[in-house]
Amino acid sequence: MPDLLIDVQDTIAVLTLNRPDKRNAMSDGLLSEIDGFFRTPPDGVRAAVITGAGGHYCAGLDLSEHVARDAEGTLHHSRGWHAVMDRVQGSGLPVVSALTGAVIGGGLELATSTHVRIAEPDCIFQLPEGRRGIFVGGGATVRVGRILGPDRMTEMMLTGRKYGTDEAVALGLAHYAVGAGEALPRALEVARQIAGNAPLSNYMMIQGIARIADMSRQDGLFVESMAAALAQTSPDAVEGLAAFLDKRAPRFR
Ligand code: 1HE
Repeated sequence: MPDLLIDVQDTIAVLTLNRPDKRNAMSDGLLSEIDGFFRTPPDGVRAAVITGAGGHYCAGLDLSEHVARDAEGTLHHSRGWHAVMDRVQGSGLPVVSALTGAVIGGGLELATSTHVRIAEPDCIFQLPEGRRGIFVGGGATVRVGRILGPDRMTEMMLTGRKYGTDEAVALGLAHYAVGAGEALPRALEVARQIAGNAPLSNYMMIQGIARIADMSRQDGLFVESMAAALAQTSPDAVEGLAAFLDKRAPRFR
């Protein structure tokens, strides 16, 4: 069986991390399969869902591969993770994570590269790198650090504490808490709803908001106006506004 299962259900691609015996620990092979999908998503796919087989989302970096790397190899490996996580976040496809069990280390880095996170009650959100004598390398200082703030992330790493689902939602690590067995169906529902938005609006949300967060206030406001100028003069904007006034559902491209 491949390490990444890809199931395209009309406009939605469901990606299942499929190393259940290793709690879906991220091997180089699995990372490169995720990269491959987001480099060239299949035609017609408008949103993706990422989930894990066997009751866990992802137990982080495959530690059995990590021990074999030297400093230079680890540097390049970390930069490789950054490239893949950036691609997950910025391919243009909205990505929804269906979270169960371990959302640990690199698993949390993957989850926070996705745009919507839906968590079942058994989730464990943890950055245990400090307990393993290592450091995060897949983007957590930027993504998790910006969600939690540097103070909370430092404490999370120093103590290796585990956050449960309700705490994770309160902190912003996840967006929805659902019941056992409900994350994937809810993720599909949310992905379908997002896929029904105008593609250019989705693109601007994914590309624009995270970038603007890195800009000065004045640059951010200018880029917002540019994004608005593109989105609001698109054919889908004409359709979206007409549909609202006609009291009907819009039919976007
Ligand atoms: C693994 C990994 C892994 C499990 N790499 N093999 N991540 C961690 O430090 C998390 C490590 N894992 C755990 O804390 C636990 O495995 C879990 C809480 C996720 C699940 O516990 P449990 O009791 O269900 O399973 P288990 O018996 O601990 O693990 C089952 C098998 O999966 C076992 O292998 P086996 O050959 O003995 O059956 C484990 O060794 C294996 N396994 N997790 C390799 N991560 C870009 S930098 C990011 C840096 C990081 O991500 S550091 C955090 C790494």
